[in-house]
Amino acid sequence: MKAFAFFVRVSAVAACAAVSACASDPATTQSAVEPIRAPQLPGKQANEPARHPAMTPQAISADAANFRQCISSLGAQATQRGIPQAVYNRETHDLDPDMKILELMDRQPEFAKAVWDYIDQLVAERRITQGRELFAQNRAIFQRIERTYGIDPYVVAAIWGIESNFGANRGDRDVIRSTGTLACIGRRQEFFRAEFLAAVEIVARGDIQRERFKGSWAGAFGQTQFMPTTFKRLAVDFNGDGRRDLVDTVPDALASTANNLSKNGWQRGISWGYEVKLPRNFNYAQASRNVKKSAQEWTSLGVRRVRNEALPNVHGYILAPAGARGPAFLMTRNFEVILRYNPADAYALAIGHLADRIRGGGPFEGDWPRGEQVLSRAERVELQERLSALGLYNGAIDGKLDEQTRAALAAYQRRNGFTPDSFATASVLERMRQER
Ligand SMILES: [Ca+2]
Repeated sequence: MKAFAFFVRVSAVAACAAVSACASDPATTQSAVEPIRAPQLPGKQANEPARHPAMTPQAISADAANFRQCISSLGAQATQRGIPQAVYNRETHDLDPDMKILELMDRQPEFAKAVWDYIDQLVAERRITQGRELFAQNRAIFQRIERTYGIDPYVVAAIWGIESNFGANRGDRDVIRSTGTLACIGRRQEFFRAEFLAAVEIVARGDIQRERFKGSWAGAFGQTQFMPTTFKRLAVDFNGDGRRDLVDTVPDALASTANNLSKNGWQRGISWGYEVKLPRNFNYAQASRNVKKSAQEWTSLGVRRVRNEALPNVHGYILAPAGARGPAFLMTRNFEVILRYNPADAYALAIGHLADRIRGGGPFEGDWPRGEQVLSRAERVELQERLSALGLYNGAIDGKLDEQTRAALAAYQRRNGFTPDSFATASVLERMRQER
């Protein structure tokens, strides 16, 4: 549903533009700090080359010159959706493109953000405190949501807190204008046409008034930053007034978020994940979303839950977002449900952790390797080039820390006395630079 921003963004329901695998690919996240939300743009990768052919100045100018015609040509599709022509004209006749959005769309963070900085920012003390207060104030609603949808209500509260700072930062761009801009200009036009038409539908149906219909530059809006098409599929009227108002009606927004998690396969009664300690000889190739085992199997490999607590009988994978020197987690299917909100490990980890903190839990047991620097995109490219020159890697030189790159890095680490955990840091790159 949504997106979020790693470097800056966040959105649960929107699209995460920013977010990606945080530690390995911190590209995308934003957070409530600056509601950018690149939400769920299914295609946007942090490492995507900046100059897509549809994103050159010439292409953008040509699309912009054609903007009015493009918007009116979409009127026929609006009619097919049951939007009266007069309503479509009323909502779009004076639309002009918001060109600032095109800049935001391909903005590349200069520096990568470490997962611990990301978590610190999103799970800040003041947000925890405010979350506890708001949870108490809205207890009856949260209880009813839990009964209705079977979702951990603290996770819903955490999404609310991170997506919009509990409703305070919902974004201030007109959603129809933003999605209309992206529907007619730039490299995601097809994706945003559906968002734009869904946005017009929302206003046409009277769920949200146009003047209240503001959101992030990518069109994520409301208390939990839904994209318009997500709204269409999953928004609910929880206070029974006949409107699905995710902007000004907190129960509607929270219940819609719970409905979203539920429809994405949330499993009642288990956590998003459990912090664990890995044995000294742990094979970090097994810390992968592709390697799922039962708690019993992980236990037999020496994995233990922290604080000597018992591991519930769950099935999942190990995430060690900062390698051998950071905390590790056994992630359940519910973590993957949160990832569908915004596909960045750091984002989903922040949601899960904030939920636990609002519930009354403490910080992680494991420490982060805060002295380490994570690699920028340019440095990740250099890392691949150097691994390639050493004969350890023959994949794409694209700055993406995928499985093949991680395996090559582990081979290098093993050969050079580092723990082979595939955590790409400045110190391992520095070591490579000294090779001749
Ligand atoms: Ca309502």
